[in-house]
Amino acid sequence: MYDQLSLYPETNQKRITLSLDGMWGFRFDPDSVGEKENWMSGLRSSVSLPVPASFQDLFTDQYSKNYCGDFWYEKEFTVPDIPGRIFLRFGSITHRGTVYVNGKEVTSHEGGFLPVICDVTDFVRKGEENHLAVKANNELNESTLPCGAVKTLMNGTRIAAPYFDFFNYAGIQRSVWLLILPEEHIKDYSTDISLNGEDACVAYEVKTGGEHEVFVSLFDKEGNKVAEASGKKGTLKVEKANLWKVRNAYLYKIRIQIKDGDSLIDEYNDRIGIRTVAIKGHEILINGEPVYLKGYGKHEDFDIIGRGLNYPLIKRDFECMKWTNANCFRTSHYPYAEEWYRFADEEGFLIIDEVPAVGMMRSTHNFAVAGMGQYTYFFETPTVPELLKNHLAQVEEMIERDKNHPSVFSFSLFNEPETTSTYSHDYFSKVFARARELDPQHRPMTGAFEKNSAPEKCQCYMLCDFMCLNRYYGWYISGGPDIDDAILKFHDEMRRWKEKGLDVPFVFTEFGTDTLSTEHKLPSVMWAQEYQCEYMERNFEVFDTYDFIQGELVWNFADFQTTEGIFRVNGNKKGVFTRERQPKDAAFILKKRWENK
Ligand code: GCB
Repeated sequence: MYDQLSLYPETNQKRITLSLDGMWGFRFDPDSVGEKENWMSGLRSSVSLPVPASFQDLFTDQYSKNYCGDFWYEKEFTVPDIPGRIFLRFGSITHRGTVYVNGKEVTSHEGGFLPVICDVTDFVRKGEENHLAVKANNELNESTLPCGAVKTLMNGTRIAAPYFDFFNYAGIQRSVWLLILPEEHIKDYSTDISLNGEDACVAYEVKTGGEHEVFVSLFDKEGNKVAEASGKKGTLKVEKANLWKVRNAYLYKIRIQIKDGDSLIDEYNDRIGIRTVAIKGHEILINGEPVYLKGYGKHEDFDIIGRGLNYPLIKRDFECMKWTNANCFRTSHYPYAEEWYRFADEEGFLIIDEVPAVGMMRSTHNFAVAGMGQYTYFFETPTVPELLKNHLAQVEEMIERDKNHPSVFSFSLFNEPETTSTYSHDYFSKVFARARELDPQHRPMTGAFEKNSAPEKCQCYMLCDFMCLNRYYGWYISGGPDIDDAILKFHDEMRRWKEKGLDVPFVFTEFGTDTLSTEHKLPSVMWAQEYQCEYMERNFEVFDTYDFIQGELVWNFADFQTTEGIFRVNGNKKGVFTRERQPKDAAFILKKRWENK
């Protein structure tokens, strides 16, 4: 866990943020000789590569695309000769990285989807050029998040064997910044919101590196100050609050200052939304009003850039989601770049924010094996203590990073693990307990269950505040001409859940069919567009039968890249949009249904 410095970078009268995005030097290190040969001081022979981007699809050869092991980045940067503490902030380094400044190790970080932040004040030379090197690594094993393995080909080449269904993109995939902050600075803040009739209370807590006084104020859209308070802990009282509503967002500006008398020491500005989240019976309530979730499971995935941050792509994805009348998405299967959440805050989208706990089942084809009732043990192996340590760390970092976003209404703590053993219950009890302790807004906690987590067998559903089911009746189960059977089986499962009398909302966090945008056929066949449409309609029949079903997030928003194999045609084609973000026929069905839902 970092020293509470996960605040999104801002430049203001007291803070400077310099982007280090651009072309960096890059070099593979298949024999892990970099440290011995002092690459931290200079890579010597390197190629130029863009940051942010995954490295895999930038090259034209198989070796680079499937490279698995250590790889290095480097960049020269100049630090302005002005007072202040200097930090480096990587949006992420996937899946792990060690940062060196002027040849010296500064920090190491495990996990590829959350920020890496380090104080480099004592490592840099102000007013001069400095050398930054990152040794990264993209190997997977059973104690990393996500889980997987490395397989060695007969010729000695090592490649990733993910236990999950997305390509193992890696690199410096998000923006990198140099931050210059005052010596005594704001490190973090959190809020907890309650409503009282038309008024709201925003209880806040600010962490700083000193003892000078803290002042907090809140401004409306027009820039009028609507509340203020002082102290590291306090309450902002907002009369006649404008609420952040689903697909109708209102954002206030929160300004935090540290002052010494009249002189300003540090300032940080952010945008927050006033809204509450609750689960009551089988309803999800935002500001006390029930909401039905409509939308998608997504991926950060696009041609050439892989999982690299790309603003136009974010914009286009939101436009496409809005066009289908969606109101929600799940950051399957890892926390996305922070820019996604900032956009969702603005657009009034709800987010189920997911930790990269995916692949916790010993199978490289979860999607095929999972539903067959086979026991895919996982939580009784010797790797578990290390896995749990990583899982808890990433839950902590995710909540720390995302806790103030109004869009984030829930945290998902796993995707489709083995959940039928007592081992899994023990394991996840710890993860849920820690998450609940950490979230200042006490959001509902959940996780996404695959079909093997059946009502009679699942040992983890009771940990969740609402249930998220990934179900493929009509695709992996009884597809094509058997779809009538699929629907009967689906009803049967829902009846069995109903009999448990859980009285919590159920949300389908996955359902969908692989569909090639080139295929059309009447009567429909699997993989044709007509089948995707029929499958949707048939699944909706089931959803609309049960009042405890409170949401439908289609798998997937867009086609995306996966590991190659006989189940995948140049990637997973369950997108409602193509990888180029153009609609398949099913998009029109969703648009129509969600207009009135
Ligand atoms: C799942 C997984 C998701 C896969 C999907 C599929 O259950 O959660 O990662 O991509 O199925 O398409 O098989």
